[in-house]
Amino acid sequence: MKRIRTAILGTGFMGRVHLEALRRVEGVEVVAIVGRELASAQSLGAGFGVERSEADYRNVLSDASIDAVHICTPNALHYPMAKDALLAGKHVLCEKPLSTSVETAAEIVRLAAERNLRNCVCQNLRFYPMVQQMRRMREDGDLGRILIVQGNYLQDWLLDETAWNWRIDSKAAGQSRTMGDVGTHWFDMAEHVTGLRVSSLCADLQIFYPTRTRPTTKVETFTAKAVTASGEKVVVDTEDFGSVLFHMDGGARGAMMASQMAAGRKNQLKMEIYGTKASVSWDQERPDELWVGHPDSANHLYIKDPTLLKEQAKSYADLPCGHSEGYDDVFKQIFRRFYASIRDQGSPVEYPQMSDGLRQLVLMDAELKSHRSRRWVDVENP
Ligand code: SOE
Repeated sequence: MKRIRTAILGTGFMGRVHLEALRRVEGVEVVAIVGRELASAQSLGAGFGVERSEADYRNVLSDASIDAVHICTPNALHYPMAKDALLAGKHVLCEKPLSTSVETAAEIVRLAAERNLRNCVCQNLRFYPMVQQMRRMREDGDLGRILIVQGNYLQDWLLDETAWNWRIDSKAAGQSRTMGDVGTHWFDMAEHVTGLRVSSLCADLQIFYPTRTRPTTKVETFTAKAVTASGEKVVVDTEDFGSVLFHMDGGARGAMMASQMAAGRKNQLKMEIYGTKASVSWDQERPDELWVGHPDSANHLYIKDPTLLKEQAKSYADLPCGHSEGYDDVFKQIFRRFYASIRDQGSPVEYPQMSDGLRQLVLMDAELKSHRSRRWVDVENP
């Protein structure tokens, strides 16, 4: 099998997660790591035998022997890096959100299509086995007509007033933080699993701490709690909380909320879908479990067991029952499909593409517009 050569741009939380997951994908070799500080790229690469480190990503893009790149940098860098990578003929896998505006996201979608390059936005949470089970149950009609979609995405790593992360800074993250960072995961999953589109929404966003302290030292994602109070006090212009009422195609109704200041919730994406025949409930903090509700018979709690999964959901579980598959595994699943589509240009695309990332920017834009105008906003559907 010819090994596909790839590079990782970014050495933070996601850079490491991508690197570790790529080592579990057949026929792919990480040949370079790019970090704003060369030392961080060197230290990350050294531990994994990646010899080449660069401080300038363009050095990687000019290397014709590199087939693809992963963009794992702060959101504001996604667009320029993805555009340059596509122009250099690289297949691109970009972390979510795809960009910080609908316009720039639409431009890279167009560019990828014009150049017929494989392109993926890392809405990886779709790839938990039990999420795919929910999707396949809906596709088989097991839930009936979808009536209600509800849930949340709650974390608490930014609860402390001294907590800091680049996501708080709109110049690095874009105008929306919580909805852009985890709300995108939730709505991507809601539309992916239900097969329905959000047609209109009413959003309410809130900033709980109007100022925070930007530390003088670099802070990694999820290590915010350890930050001391020393540093520069800055005005916060990205939301700590978002709640959204929404309509979906076919008359379905929904509600969700997201926050990174929900004490005790560590990474809880909760998705509940209620249909005319049955309902399902899934919690990212208990990923191997799927609750199935029945109106006229006993409810069930399934524990991930490939022998009990729908045929089309089986390929998302690599391990037998009793062997849990979690956060790291979903990166392996999405990367496996991305690289299979590079290896075989005729193979089907079974992962979220940049057009799905653009969709999330459209929803985020509508949330900001609704919040600012305090009214319902229609969502244009492609
Ligand atoms: C922080 O909220 C974060 O790392 C997100 O950026 C990821 O996309 C999510 O998977 C886990 O939490």
